This record gives sequence, structure tokens and C-alpha cells, in this order.
Amino acid sequence: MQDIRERLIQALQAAKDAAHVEQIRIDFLGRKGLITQLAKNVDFSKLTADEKKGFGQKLNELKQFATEKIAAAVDAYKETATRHKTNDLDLTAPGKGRRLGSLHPITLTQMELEDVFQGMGFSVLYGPEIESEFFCFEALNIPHDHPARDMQDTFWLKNQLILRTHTSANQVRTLRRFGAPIRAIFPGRCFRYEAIDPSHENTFYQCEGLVVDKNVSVANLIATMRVILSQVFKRDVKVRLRPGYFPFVEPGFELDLNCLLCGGKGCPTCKNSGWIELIPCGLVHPEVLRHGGIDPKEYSGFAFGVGLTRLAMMKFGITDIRYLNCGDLRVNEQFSTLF
Ligand code: FA5
Repeated sequence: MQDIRERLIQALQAAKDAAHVEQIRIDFLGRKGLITQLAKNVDFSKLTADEKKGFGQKLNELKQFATEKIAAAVDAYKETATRHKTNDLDLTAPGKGRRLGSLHPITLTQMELEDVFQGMGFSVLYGPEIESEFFCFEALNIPHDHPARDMQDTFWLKNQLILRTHTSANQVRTLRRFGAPIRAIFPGRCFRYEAIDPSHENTFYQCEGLVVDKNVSVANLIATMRVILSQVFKRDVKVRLRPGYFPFVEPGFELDLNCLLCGGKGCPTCKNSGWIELIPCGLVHPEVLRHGGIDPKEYSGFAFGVGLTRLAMMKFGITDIRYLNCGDLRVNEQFSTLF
């Protein structure tokens, strides 16, 4: 019994966790445990009454000793576990490492555009995303019943305001506020009730540009577009200019970019045409100048609306517009380092 007592003490001292203590309990007090077996190995018929009594007493003392020691060890482990749970601030633990955020590819493209235009003397202004029908359409020579309204399916709010369908809504707002001459861009989010596909989203970015001054011509417009594209893409890109109709410019153009994703061969992003509609533009219509309080006999101007989301897709080789709004960090995180 003395030997068992010492072995128990040694075993408990060497125990590393609660599971280990439980194993010790089984080894000593379990059905086949050392202490339980002690009684089974004794032939009581050979013992006197006194010997039986003495043995029984000693065995009970040993059982009690073992039970108490094991219970104390179990309690000690329980207490440590609770302490870890309630106070698990470990100032000595190694750091987890800091994850830096990254900028969205549209933000990167917008920042780059702002830089390039500021370098050319443009101001950067931001208009409201919730807009009046007047600035979004009527001031731009698109009256209520004009078929051009059909080109931009609009989200209407209950209070008769709308989510702006294009950044052109900033044109008359700005002319009324600052007058002419003016040279400004207006980057921002636009909304249309669109069927979504690889190149169309219901929420996308444009960057409007407006220049109003004396003797502004189509030559100024084309030169500005050339500088912008060469700076953004940092290489020669193929573009084409074709007539385009927008009621707020006269003449109006579509500046298309040769698709950089397929090299002009045709892919789902460019709808197999080899060209991406990127920058509609033109000379500001006299009616728009008038709405802005500017005399069209004295001033002329040009305006353009860069498809900022599509520009980001071309710049970073993103094949589907839906990646940009999906909120998956694995998409966003790839591009900051390329900038
Ligand atoms: C306009 O929005 C005119 N306000 C542009 C303009 C400005 C013309 C100034 C003349 C003078 P448009 O609807 O084509 O035009 O859109 C302009 C660009 O925005 C498109 O070329 C395209 O790149 C982008 N865009 C239009 N709709 C979407 C869409 N649903 N998803 C992603 N990009 C779009």
C-alpha cells in the first residue's frame, strides 16, 4: 500500500493536463485499478478477524487519500482553464502581423485621372449622387418626352429626385455656380436600371470633363483625349472617333478604345466587336450653355464622359465588370502594388 501511495504521488506530479489526471484516476481507482485490485488479490479466508479489520481500515485510508489527491488535481486544472478563458490577454504572445488595406482598382484609376487632369489645369469637383431631374436631363436639352431618356433607365426616388444616371448632371450645376471660363472634371458614381453583363453594371463610375472658354474647338477636345489616354495607359493605344448622338453636345462623338483584353480580336467584354465604348464627347450644346447662364455667342466648350469603371477594367485587365462590385477582397488586393 505504501508503494502504491508513492506511485500515485509521483504520477500526479508528472501529470500535464486534466486528461492525464483522469487516466491516473482510472489506473488507481478504476474497476481494474491498482487500489481496487488490492482487495481482490487477498485471500480473506486465511486472515484472522483482526487482520481483516486492519487490512480493511488501511485500504479505506488509501482509497480516501487517492480520491482526495486526484480531486485536488482536477480542481487545479479547472481553475487554470477558467483563468485562461476570462483573462486571455497574453502580452507575451507573438504578434499576428498587420494586414494593410488596399485601394480599389476604380479608386486607383480615379486618383490617376485626377492627377493627370490637375496637371492640365483642371479643377476636381464632386456633385451629388441624388440629383434632380432638371440637372440630369432637362438642363442637358433632354425634355420630359425626349426619346434620349430611353437610353438611360433611371432609378426614381419617392420624392421625385433620381439617382444620377451620368456625371453630365454636373455640367449646368457647375456653370451656374462658377460661370466661364472653367476647366473641371467630375468623377463619381452613377446608377442605371441595367441588365447586368460583363461590361454593364447598375452602379458604375464615370468621370465627366467640362471646358468652357473662348474659341474652344474639336481640336482642343481631341488633343486633350490623346494626352489623357497616353498618360493613363503609359503606352500607345488604338482609338477611333465616330459620330455619336447626345442631345447636350453638337457635334457629338464616341471615342472607342481598341479592346486591350483581346487585342481587338473580339471577346465577351467588347461584345466581340474589338472596341470598347470609352469616352463619349463633343462640343457643349448652346442650349446647355444658356441653361448655365453662359452666352453661347461669347463662349464655346467641350465635354466628355469617361467610363471610369471600364477604363479601370482595361487598365488592369479585368475581364468582367461584376468583379468590381462583388466586395471580394481577393479582387481588390491585387492592384495597389501595380500602381
Ligand atoms: C453618357 O453617360 C454621357 N453623359 C456621356 C457624355 C458626356 C457625352 C459629355 C457627351 C458629353 P453613355 O451612356 O454612353 O454616355 O455612358 C458613358 C460611358 O459610361 C460609356 O461609354 C461607358 O463606358 C460607361 N457606362 C455607361 N453605362 C454603363 C454601365 N451600365 N456599366 C458600366 N459602364 C457604363
